Amino acid sequence: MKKALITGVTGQDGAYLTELLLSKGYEVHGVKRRSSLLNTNRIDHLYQDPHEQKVNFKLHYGDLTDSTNLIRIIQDVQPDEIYNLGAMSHVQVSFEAPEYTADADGIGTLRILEAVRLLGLTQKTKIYQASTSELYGLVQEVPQSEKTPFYPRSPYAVAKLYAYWITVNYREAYGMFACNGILFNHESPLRGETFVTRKITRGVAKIALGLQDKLYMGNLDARRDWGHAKDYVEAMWLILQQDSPEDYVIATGITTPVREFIRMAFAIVGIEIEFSGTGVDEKGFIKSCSDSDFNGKIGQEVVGIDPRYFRPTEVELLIGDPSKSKARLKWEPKYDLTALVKEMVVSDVELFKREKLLKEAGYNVLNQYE
Ligand code: NDP
Ligand code: GDR
Repeated sequence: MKKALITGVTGQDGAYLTELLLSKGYEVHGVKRRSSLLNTNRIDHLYQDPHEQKVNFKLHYGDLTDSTNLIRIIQDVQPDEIYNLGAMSHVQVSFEAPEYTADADGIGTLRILEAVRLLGLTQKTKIYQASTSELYGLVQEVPQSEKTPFYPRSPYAVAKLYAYWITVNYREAYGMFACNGILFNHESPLRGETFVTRKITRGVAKIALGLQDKLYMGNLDARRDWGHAKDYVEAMWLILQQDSPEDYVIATGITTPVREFIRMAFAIVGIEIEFSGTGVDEKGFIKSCSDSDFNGKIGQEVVGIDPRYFRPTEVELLIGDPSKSKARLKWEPKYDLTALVKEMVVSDVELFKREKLLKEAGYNVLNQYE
């Protein structure tokens, strides 16, 4: 039975990857941070009582900013594969916490690599590093491939640039099986609430249920190559099953503006949106609606712009070239954007229907922070 260690196990990708590896018969170990509130919502359905006889999913307290616990966990687990998914992963927040981001996302990766080296596991343990399309930053060429030069545009991307190169360096210096997956944006109903797709699908669900009037957004012109996290964790696993360690772009090859994602999400709940204005003046209005409850709301402004959500330096256009991963990994995404948007909106509508019921019963559980 292979053993995998996942940092960032409580995050979106950690949850889907754990499911995938358990289904393949792995013993999975996850690193979770200590927090004052439980932070295991995304993996609670996979929980196994440690008192049972055969437990193949185990959690360890740890943090990427603490070498001592990383060394101890890696020594205890002796993993065949490490997936380093842990990170302060929010681009805008990285402008507010740049030093911590560098420590967790940049030096954290070094700590993992060095722990494997110090423990004499260089020939046993394969390492997957969660690299990102944010490395491309300011557009140099499109579509972006493994050969496209990097130009990071945020403290997050700069930290991930260090992580990318230290992974390459340990591979070349010590012959380690260490690989970068350069993943373009991938989303799901488990996506963090403040990333743009989930913020939109939550907002649309609340507006459709009459729990909120308006959604405030940042740059609607940004374009992203969005895929489904379920497809992307499969690529992570495939990268570590190859004969030689290499870096791969994982993307759909299709790019879509934020504005269009908003339009698609409203369409799922039967609301047609019309945009007018440009930049910070832009607004989205209800143009038509298939739901009789909304008939009085034609013309209502449901999308506004809040300059707070603009970034000091923006990544305007991402579109990946997945030719290498398709040819070598035989990787093919199963979801398209329409299916992804639908799954996310439907899931959030269900979530907020439950919260609406609780609210009507006198419990105020709606979280207003976006
Ligand atoms: P999430 O933000 O959903 O999850 C991040 C995970 O990292 C969480 O489990 C979080 O713990 C954990 N974490 C944060 N800081 C630390 C730390 N100091 N020590 C240990 N763990 C920590 O991210 P995703 O699942 O979306 O992404 C996974 C990885 O892939 C990240 O590295 C991200 O940067 C990268 N990536 C993501 C892409 C995407 O589109 N989703 C695209 C390309 C790369 P907690 O739950 O306690 O907060
Ligand atoms: P990104 O994702 O920065 O690409 O990083 P995010 O969803 O935060 O932003 C995508 C684009 O949407 C624009 N935008 C807004 N973004 C947010 N969060 N909130 C808004 O209100 C809003 N309005 C417009 C942004 O400016 C941006 O252009 C994600 C993370 O998962 C990273 O960890 C990962 O490395 C990359 O994807 C690939």
